[in-house]
Amino acid sequence: MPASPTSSIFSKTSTRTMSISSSRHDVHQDETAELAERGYFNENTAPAALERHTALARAFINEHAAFGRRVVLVTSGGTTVPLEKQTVRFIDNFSAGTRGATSAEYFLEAGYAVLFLHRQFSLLPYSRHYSHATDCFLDFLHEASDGNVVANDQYREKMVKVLRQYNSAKQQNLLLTLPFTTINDYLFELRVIAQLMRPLGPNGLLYLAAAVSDFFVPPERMVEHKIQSTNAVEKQTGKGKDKSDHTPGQDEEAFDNFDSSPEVPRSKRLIVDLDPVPKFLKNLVDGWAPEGMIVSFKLETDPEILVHKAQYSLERYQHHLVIGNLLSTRKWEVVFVTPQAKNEWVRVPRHRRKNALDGIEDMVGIAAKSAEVGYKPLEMGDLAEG
Ligand code: PAZ
Repeated sequence: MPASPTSSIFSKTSTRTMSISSSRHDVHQDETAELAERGYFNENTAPAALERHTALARAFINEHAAFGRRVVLVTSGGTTVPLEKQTVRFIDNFSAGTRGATSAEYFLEAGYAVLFLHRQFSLLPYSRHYSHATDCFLDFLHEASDGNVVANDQYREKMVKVLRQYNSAKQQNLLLTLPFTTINDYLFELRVIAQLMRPLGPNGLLYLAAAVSDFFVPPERMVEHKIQSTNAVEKQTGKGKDKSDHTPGQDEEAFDNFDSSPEVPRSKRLIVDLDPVPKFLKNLVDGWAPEGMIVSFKLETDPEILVHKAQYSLERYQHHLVIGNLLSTRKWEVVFVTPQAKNEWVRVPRHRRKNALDGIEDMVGIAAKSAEVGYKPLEMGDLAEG
């Protein structure tokens, strides 16, 4: 049975002492967070899979809690922002789920049971080694003379290793994968799973690596059907025409999308009006899983603001660790921002950056191990580039 996580830098009390305050400002913030939560979860519809996923997550957590095993929730991949209720179009982001899937493997190796909340069809622990477009699994196999399919010699060792790890996790029921697609699915699932993890106390770790959209279309502004690029149907049938919205002269002619003029009239443009997604990290830290260990990620593209934003997030939400990364270098370097150590860069040495996957494995391994045993500057120093 794995040992309890050490408190070290992840000790809740050390961060909590800073947050215990009865100032009016804090009370106001708490009320605002509660209102935002109630508003969001009342006004938006729970995903169809939520009940089933809740039952699976509950059984998984209870099973491992009974053994005193640590459980980590790893969130992974991007969230979509649908533009229509019957969704044809949506906004997405870059995340393939590499960080999350890789981290999950390290957590399994470290003795955790892993609840893997991931964007549907993004990378999964273990299978990620063979499912990427540049690493098609068929390239690793050949047909032997007896008609059996076997692994090519040069890949066999690694394949056997990955296969054994995968089977071991499966046999011990250590990995539960739950998919989401939209930002709304993600928020509902995150809330329910975090709440289910609450009884685990510090044996529950939340490792929030998903790339979560900051903006969305609220339900009251989302159209039911596919957004049209011409008003031909509207002209013929009158369907979809909002009389109160009629501007004389504006839509008298059916338009098409082949407008050669760079000055496209407003009536022909698709103008997307997004609201900010409420920030629920405060609710998660204070209400959903107040005793859990919470690691969040911060992604930026501007190096000038990354550390500042990560520190701001840590101070504002009072959790245990923010791992900051830049889009362009996320596979090679991250910065750990903690209440105690402030910030510490972890880098994969340059000579090991040739292979992107190896690079990230090394680095995320350290991140995951740090989450397990506490922050170890020496170990990180070993990896840091000179
Ligand atoms: O999925 P991936 O490996 O391509 O990218 C990982 C990441 C950059 C999404 C992750 O490390 C991260 O920073 N997640 C949080 C992003 C954010 O919402 O700020």
